[in-house]
Amino acid sequence: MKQFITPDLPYAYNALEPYIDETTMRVHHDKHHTAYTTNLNKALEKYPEWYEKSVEEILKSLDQVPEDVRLLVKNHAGGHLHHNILWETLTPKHGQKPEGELLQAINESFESFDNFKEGFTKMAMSVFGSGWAWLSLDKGKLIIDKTANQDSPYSTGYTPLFGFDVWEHAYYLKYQNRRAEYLENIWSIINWNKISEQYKKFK
Ligand code: MN3
Repeated sequence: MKQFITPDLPYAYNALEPYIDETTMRVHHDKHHTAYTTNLNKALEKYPEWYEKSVEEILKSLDQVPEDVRLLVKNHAGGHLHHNILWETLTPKHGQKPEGELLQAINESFESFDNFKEGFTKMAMSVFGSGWAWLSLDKGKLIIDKTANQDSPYSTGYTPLFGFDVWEHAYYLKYQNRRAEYLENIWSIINWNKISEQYKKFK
């Protein structure tokens, strides 16, 4: 029977230094991400037919998930998928910028890349407690959004392209309460090539 697995990081644990430190990456990937994956599998034990679906499909159809496990599935499917997206859209190749079609779409939705960046950072700063800020597609158009906890943009009909994880576990070891500094640093390690691929696939 297929179950969900935590994929390996696409780079070394220390590859995002100095922006994200090795210890944070080890705890975040090996403990937090793996806990979401394990708990998602556990929640679906009574309903193994759900293992056959993709995690995106599950999050798009939460209302069909059996009620007794729905909340668990929402939290852990979200946690599992969001970290899959996160690792793929960070990169040790510093200083990428969006280009081509994606840059054009950013300019159409937000006027300029700088405006987008400012709006996105503001959105991430405005998350109260744990959650995510997202660049998502809404019927082909780019939007900035946020969700609480591990609630997923997929559950409201959006397709997330990348997100900033503003749970304290993502930054507290290195940045303590300095969320703004963490967010500023993350911009240096965004994998715009990957996001561009995702944009072309889903737009
Ligand atoms: Mn996290």
